Amino acid sequence: MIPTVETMEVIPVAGYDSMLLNQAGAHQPFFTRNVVVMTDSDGYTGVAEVPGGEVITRRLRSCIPLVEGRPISHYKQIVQECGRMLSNQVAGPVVGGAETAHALIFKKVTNVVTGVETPLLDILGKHMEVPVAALLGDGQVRDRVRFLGYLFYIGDPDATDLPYLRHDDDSDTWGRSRREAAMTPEAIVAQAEAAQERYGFRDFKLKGGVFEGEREIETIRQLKSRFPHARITIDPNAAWSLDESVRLCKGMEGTLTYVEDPCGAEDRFSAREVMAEFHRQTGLATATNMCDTDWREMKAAIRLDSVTIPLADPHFWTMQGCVRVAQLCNDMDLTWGVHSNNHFDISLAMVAQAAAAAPGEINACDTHYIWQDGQHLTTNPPVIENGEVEVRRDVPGLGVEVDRAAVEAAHQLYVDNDCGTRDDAVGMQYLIPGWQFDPKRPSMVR
Ligand code: GKR
Ligand code: MG
Repeated sequence: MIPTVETMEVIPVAGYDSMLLNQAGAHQPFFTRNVVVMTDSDGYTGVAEVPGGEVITRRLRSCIPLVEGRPISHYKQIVQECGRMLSNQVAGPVVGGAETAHALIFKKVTNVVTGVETPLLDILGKHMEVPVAALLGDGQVRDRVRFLGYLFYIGDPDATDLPYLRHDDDSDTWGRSRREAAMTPEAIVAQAEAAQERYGFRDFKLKGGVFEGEREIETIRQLKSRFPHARITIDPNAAWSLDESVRLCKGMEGTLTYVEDPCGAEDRFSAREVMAEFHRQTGLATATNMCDTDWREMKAAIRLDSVTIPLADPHFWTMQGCVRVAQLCNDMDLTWGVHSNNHFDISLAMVAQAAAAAPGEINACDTHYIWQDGQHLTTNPPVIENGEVEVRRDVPGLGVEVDRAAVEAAHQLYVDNDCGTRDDAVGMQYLIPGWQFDPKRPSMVR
């Protein structure tokens, strides 16, 4: 008798964050996610963690009637039906008609599909006694997945009256320093040292788009001189113009291993055309989570030779979809990587499983987990050691067990703080009164 899915719960949760700076402003004290928990008639549980926000919560809940009561063997059919139902939900004219609004709406559909797909894969893996990686693509191809140390400039939480977390983990330099201001190249190097000491990273990424490009490139130079063997990248989220990107990065091979979204759409040219020009003029490898984010954009990016490292986050491409991207990269001389946003340990497990099924040479995966480490939603969170997470072949499913009490507490945090959708402008306005987002300027340059 094939087990059926008995329940699908959708639980919006929140966790604490530091005042991390980026091109869109400053992270607020809380970040949000949606957790999905399914149980089946044999007593197995499957979980997923996807981006937060009420739209995604609502859309996930609209999938429940298509999931509950169905045999787990129908998993592909269930995922297909949810995808179709969601696409119909969002079909029709978008208010304002902007292309980006359309793209966002469809991306939120993929987030939801991932939230249905992953717990089903988790449950199937448990029944078949194989890790989720064994069910993706051509199956598991690696036992250890490399992650990078994601470094951020940090605003001074004392400059605000917001409830940023302090002293939640004073056990080492990383635990202490991740909650304090870091605004100089020296402070970023110290941050990298602390992260490396705790997690053993061999790769670093600096979130740029905060200060003038020269100051950020100086930070990169200092990082490289402190960690000469590290692979290092910078991601200003397209805050620089093409000319500025080329001026800042040309000649940086050997220091910058690749550059993530240095520039975006400009004048008459699309982001993919501008990135192609950057790649051609500098010879540097290019990564993106901004202009090659679905199959249609992928086709254009490949034709133009804009992107050598598509960052295919499973939360945005689905678990199966991001492995399809990895397979394509392996066949087409591209190298696969993963984008991230703030997340808990369930997402870390999801990324590790997807990357364990990604064939060929891949880049260290992005993760924000080091900023959240200690706030767990599972009883056995994955551990980053020597810059890697192990994906054991003898541990079935996602390899994590949901901690119901922790999920309930994170949900309470969400409710108590009235957490809605992320808005990085709010925190930023404490640093620069009246601050407004400008996609073409670093956030501290006003
Ligand atoms: O957490 O501030 C952040 C990042 O800027 C995030 O929002 C991006 O989506 O990490 C992401 C990126 O690589 O662009
Ligand atoms: Mg990025």
